Amino acid sequence: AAMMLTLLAAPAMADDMTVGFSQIGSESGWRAAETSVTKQEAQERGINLKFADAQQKQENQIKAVRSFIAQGVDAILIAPVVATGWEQVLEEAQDAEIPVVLLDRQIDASDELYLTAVTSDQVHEGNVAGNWLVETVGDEPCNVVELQGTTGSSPAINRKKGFEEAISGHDNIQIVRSQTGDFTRTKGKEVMESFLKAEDGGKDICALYAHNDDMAVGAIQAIKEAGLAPGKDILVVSIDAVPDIFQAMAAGEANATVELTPNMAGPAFDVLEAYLKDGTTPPKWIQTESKLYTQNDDPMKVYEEKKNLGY
Ligand code: GYE
Repeated sequence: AAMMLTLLAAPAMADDMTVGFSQIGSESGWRAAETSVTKQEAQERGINLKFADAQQKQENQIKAVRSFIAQGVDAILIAPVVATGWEQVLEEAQDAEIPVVLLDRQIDASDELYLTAVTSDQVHEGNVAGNWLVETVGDEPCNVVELQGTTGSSPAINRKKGFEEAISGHDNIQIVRSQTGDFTRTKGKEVMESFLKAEDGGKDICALYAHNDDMAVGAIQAIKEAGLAPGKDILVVSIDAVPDIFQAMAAGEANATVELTPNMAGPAFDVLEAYLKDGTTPPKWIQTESKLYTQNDDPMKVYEEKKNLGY
């Protein structure tokens, strides 16, 4: 009887927690992995996840958040496509007493408007990428072309800032072209084609810095079609550490990437469960790691390990 009573008295598990997730879209392999990992983490924890894909449009994200508020969810996850324009809808969530957690990107608003943000240090990611190039080229002149992420997004702003910090003081390294490729392979290829045309076929381009691997993979295709050897004629450094960049590295077509974990939801669910169960307030920022990988790190082995992680 005692055993039976204990079972009956078991505390309500997370299975009664309903969380709305406003996801940006699936613009990159990394983003698709974040989505699959988030769904897996929710399932393992018995969390009821309501998923909304915004096709990279902020107005769709705002609509989704309003819908989650109307449904009375217990919490809301937002990967904010751009850094501005969030105050109004976050105030509505606050008025409804629904905690909000930001995933993988920050916003330009008071941190009173969200419970916490689970992100990497994107300025540091840019530092790591820039420092790798500085150490690789030494005093040799190096004209760099830059593929920026989505205009107005915190990673695009911060990764540019961090890279420029790292190369400042090394006048031999200059960014000669910089344009957004919107974090996608297609745009990355298109913009790299325009850089090559504008730079006399690319013979004077020493390196590409791409704010994510997907744009780098698109650009690698453009460099090859222009008759140049990516990874050799034009060094390639980017961010995310998705499986395909390790295939490119193994082929000698890419040189370095800075890892970004797709599992932002695990830490987010941990702090939400603690907050909703016993009011534990988390820090306003939960930082994920950034690790440099190069061709010296057995890229095919890393590829094999990563391709089973939800990519
Ligand atoms: O690097 C890119 C995705 O927000 C940091 O968004 C994230 C970035 C990531 O499109 O692949």
